[in-house]
Amino acid sequence: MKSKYLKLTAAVIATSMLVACGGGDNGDASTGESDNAATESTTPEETVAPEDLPVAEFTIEANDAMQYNLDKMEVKAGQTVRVTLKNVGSMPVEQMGHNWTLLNSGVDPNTYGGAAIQHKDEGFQVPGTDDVIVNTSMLGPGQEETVEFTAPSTGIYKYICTFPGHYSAMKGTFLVR
Ligand SMILES: [Cu+2]
Repeated sequence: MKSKYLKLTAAVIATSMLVACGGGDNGDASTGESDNAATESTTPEETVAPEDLPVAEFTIEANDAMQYNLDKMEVKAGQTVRVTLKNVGSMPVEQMGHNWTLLNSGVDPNTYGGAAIQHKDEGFQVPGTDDVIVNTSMLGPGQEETVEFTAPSTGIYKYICTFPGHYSAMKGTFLVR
């Protein structure tokens, strides 16, 4: 969490510097923002502070065939993100419930999904860990729920449905640039 604030600070500083010394055009924006993902130290090329970015909105559907209709989301670090999960199936929640669970960096989806099976009373979430960044509740047919959060620091995250047996099929990548 500390690193997040550091990165935010770095972005703000970089923005200020661009404003201060860019005499006319926008400096070297031509280097692009997509080919530079490997450098991990001082990178912020974007001139927009995270809090000034528009909200990144995603709607993801879950169905009776144990599928999400979206296997990738991409946002920027510090950006406000709004994810709506819709259960478009018709099977009862006890048989075919779905949630959207964003796992923290480095958390293995199979490990977490396997552990969550034992926690029915907690909506199939393992209590007392920081393995999860954000999750919806377990939704039944026709239900939907929206969660809003701040995108974590740059990296590759995974999301899954933690209903027993679903995590191996219902999963996706949450990419933070
Ligand atoms: Cu599911």
